[in-house]
Amino acid sequence: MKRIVILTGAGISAESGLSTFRDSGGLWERYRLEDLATPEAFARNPVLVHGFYNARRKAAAAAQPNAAHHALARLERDWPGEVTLITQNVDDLHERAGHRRVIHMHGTLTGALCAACGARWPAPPEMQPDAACPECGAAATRPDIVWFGEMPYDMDLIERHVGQCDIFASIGTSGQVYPAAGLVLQANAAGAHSVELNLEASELSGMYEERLEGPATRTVPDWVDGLLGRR
Ligand code: BV8
Repeated sequence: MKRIVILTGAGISAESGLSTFRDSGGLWERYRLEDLATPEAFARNPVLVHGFYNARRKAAAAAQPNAAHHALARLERDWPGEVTLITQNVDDLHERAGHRRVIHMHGTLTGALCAACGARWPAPPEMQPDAACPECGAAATRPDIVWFGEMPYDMDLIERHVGQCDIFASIGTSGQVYPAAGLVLQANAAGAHSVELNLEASELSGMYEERLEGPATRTVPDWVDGLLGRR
């Protein structure tokens, strides 16, 4: 049975009201990522960085999964072969739509990490820079998010699935951040059928055999129904 790998980005959560990064009005239009999403930024100004992630954690908790998140959870449940979902997103909308296995390559807003000892625990709604790590007591708590210049999580697992898949779909990503943006090249090299579901053309559109243009809440349910033979 065909193995499907899906990579999602901020675009899949846009219709749930969560900001994307590079669209008009996106986060990186309003802020400099160098001031908010790098280890240096955190070392320089932990209060500012915690404030940025506290606001996004609050927004994500208030948001609801949309029809695209639910369609992917349906695909995971009903597709007879393997479905591997990799997300660049740090929200938990896939999980709250009932998706069981989600690989968060850029970390999660619901996770906290100790920069001193590496301990992980569920993040409180508001993280404070001077909070002590529950394991080692150091005041070195940070969001469990992969910042620029840091190695994304689970890359070995991700590259193994991408290298063996029959269908590779990317949904709602501008294809500008590596190594996530490079995964379609690996999928094509593995002979997979590649499909891009995005609101508009992206940096990597030319790398995809198939493109479904439009809002994810329309294109993803259509694509899933087609795969499940329900269209
Ligand atoms: C690494 C967590 C090395 C934070 C993120 C200089 C110094 C250091 C590194 C680099 C450098 N130059 C380049 C790099 C590499 C860098 C990189 O790629 N930079 C880019 C900007 C050039 N990458 C890294 O640093 C990575 N790490 O390289 O480590 C290393 C190697 C070995 C050992 C140690 C280290 C780490 C990258 C991860 C950074 N963290 N996120 C946070 O979320 O706050 S990345 C950030 O961008 C977000 O996580 C986001 O997920 C990700 C990608 O953005 P998208 O999801 O694509 O969102 P975007 O807004 O861009 O696009 C949205 C799309 O949706 C659009 O196309 C739009 O049309 C579409 N859309 C909108 N609405 C809808 C829609 N589609 C459908 N329906 C809709 N309704």
